Amino acid sequence: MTENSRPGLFARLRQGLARTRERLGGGIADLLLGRRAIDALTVEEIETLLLSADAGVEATATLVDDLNARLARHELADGAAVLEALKERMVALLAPCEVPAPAFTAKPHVILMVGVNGAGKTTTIGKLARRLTDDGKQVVLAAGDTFRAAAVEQLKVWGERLGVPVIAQQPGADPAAVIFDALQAAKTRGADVVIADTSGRLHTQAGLMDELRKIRRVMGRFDPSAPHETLLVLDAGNGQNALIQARQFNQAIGVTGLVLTKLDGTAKGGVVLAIASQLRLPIRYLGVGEKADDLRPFVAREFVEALLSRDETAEAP
Ligand SMILES: Nc1nc2c(ncn2[C@@H]2O[C@H](COP(=O)(O)OP(=O)(O)OP(=O)(O)O)[C@@H](O)[C@H]2O)c(=O)[nH]1
Ligand SMILES: [Mg+2]
Repeated sequence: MTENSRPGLFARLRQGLARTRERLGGGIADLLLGRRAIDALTVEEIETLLLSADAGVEATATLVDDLNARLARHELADGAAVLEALKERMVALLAPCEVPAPAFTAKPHVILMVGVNGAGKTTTIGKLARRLTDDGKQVVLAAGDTFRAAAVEQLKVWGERLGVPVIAQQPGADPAAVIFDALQAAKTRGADVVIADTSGRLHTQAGLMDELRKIRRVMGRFDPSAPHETLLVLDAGNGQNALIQARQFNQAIGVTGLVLTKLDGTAKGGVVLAIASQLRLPIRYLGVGEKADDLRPFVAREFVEALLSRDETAEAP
């Protein structure tokens, strides 16, 4: 199914971003729309709004410097023109992070989910499994978080809800062994994709980072090209900490894509701009709620429209 045949999903993204949109988009629109004279003070206020939405110093400077330069050249006649210019510059800033997930060439295609405790890994696996089964893919889930019995149960609930098999062992089992089992089970069943859950960890927990390296090695023994995707799940509400986590996980185990969750729970969704500005990592998906269809592929223009457009009836660009 293509994105456009999923009706109302832009509206859902927009609704998910409501808290950030009210503060950042609403604030900027209040400053700009209906105003004829835009001065340095207005741009300073935009700067403050961006910083307060966690866009970070670097992305904020990029956006604001561009506006000031264009104002100095008298290219922007009024507030509406400034708003359009800001949107375009934001899209340009975010566009390098809009990279589609790799095509499924191996069978099974292997996705490894990593991140700190509570970031939203298991929930994102459920949402991703939903997207993939909707697209006609056969999915197998691997309960690689063997740390807590509840973690296995949580994944099984998603599996039952979606009609997707979950390969699990008893709590305390070796996660790499569970995941290897799941890969073999997927191969036997002719499944298209395996998504492996892992327990939350901090980059400072050397033993747990070694465990991820072992999981990767074991996946590689099954298929030298696996994992085909290592997704780092980041809680958008963690602000600048999310950036630190991304750098450190990437250094430790190599990350191929990011998922930013809980954008619905924060007014600091500007962190997406900070991440785009400071990390050269693709942003694959945005999480905007706890339900199965609250996962949206990252599309730069759509994100900017959802964040800054005021029109209640705005539709997908
Ligand atoms: N509002 C909102 N809640 C989310 C989102 N993603 C996850 N959550 C919630 O965040 C909490 C933690 O999510 P989990 O998926 O269990 O996180 P995890 O990374 O697997 O956590 P650990 O396994 O403990 O490391 C749960 O209550 C989820 O329902 C989201 O996009 N929006
Ligand atoms: Mg979990």
